[in-house]
Amino acid sequence: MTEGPAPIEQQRVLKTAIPGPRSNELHQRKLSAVSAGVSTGLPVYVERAAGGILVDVDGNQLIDFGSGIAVTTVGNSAPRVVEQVRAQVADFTHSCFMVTPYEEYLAVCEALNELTPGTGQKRSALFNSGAEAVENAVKVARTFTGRQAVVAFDHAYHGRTNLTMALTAKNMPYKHRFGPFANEIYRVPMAYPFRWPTGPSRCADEAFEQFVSQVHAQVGEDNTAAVLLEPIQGEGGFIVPAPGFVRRVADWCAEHGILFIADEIQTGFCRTGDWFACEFEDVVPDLVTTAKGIAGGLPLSGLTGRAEVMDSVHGGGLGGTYGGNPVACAAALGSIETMRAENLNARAKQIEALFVPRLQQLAAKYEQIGDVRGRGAMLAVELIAGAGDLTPNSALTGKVNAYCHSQGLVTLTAGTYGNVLRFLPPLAISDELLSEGLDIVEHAFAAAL
Ligand code: PLZ
Repeated sequence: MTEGPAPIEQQRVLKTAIPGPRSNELHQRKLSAVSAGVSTGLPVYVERAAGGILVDVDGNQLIDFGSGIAVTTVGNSAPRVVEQVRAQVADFTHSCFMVTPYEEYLAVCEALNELTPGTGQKRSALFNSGAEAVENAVKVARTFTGRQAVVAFDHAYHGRTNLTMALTAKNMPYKHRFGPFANEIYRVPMAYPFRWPTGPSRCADEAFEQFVSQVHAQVGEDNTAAVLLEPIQGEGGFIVPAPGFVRRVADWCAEHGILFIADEIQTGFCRTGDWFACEFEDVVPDLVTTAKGIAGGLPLSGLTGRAEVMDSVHGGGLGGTYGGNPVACAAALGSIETMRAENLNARAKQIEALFVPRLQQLAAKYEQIGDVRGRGAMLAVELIAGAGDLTPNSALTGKVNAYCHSQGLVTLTAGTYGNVLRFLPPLAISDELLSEGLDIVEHAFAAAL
């Protein structure tokens, strides 16, 4: 094997202001070369990364609480991913699975069929991005049911392509001026405990009643191909549905011949402490979309479902030039092997156990932290105006986020109202970096309030 670069010390190092001069220089180039439509949350240009550390072009070492939006679950350039990708890239880079297939694609589909919830016969298909997996889930659901309508939820995020923009709830920045959108998409309320008008204890029942009555009255069960749900909503603000809600929706779908599609693109692959977040409620979806964590940073997505559903599509109906690219498949095999060998589900639960008490202490101190929520290594705080006033506090969220960045901690925000600070550390991060990162978050609140 060729010798790699020196290992990255797992510690935060600040050599310059964040961003530093070299990053600023590159950012000037970005402004003149890259469309203004593509923005960056923290214009620190990355040179290398491993474990829980990103090294920038100025030699700063930042703690990573974002994993490139829940992608590098196994850590950046994780050893097994690097090894598999190196070997594959030297063997062949592309043949197109639709033309002359290869074994790596099969191995990833077999792993998906095995790991996703449900014990029956399953089939999978591979694509490039999360949005593409969601689009294909809708195609399959429409073919199988012979129906057209798709029901999605408030606060949902499913992508930026035309069909997935229609499925995504939030206008800015995802949909603004990009219409018209695909039709036959219907939106229903989400069981969002923190903001449920009659309080969290009534949330599951009332949200379920509203879901049923709206689908019945406004769409019609017999017209509905699928209900699409993120088992924990990601971009929408790490909203954990009220307990029992997901299960009841899935059961109701089954009673009416409607397919239940779980979008596990952000929640899947050990992120929440299970292979898939649906497992928490013992829900077996008809179709599951996966991406992000599946391939340790290479672009790959999957659609998995019951064999009779997935096989209902005519030959040639699903595909794409690059879908299931062999190098991306090799990366996925390396990632999945890492997740198994290092028991990353257990690690996600440890991270939750380390994080949640710290976040709760912080919430006890600051009335602007209205809610602490999430599961595994998918955790967040929702910021509000103050005790009893749930007005979203996006200004404070922005301040805290910016402070964290200035101290070399990569944090992300989320939420329909931009008032959620979310934490998505790689599962390969050390406890020391986690607690140092949390110290910075604490200082950020102290500085902002
Ligand atoms: N479904 C649940 O979280 C991607 C998007 C960030 P793609 N989320 C991050 C942004 O601003 O573009 C996502 C997701 C869920 C689908 C997607 C879409 O996945 O790989 O970005 O297409």
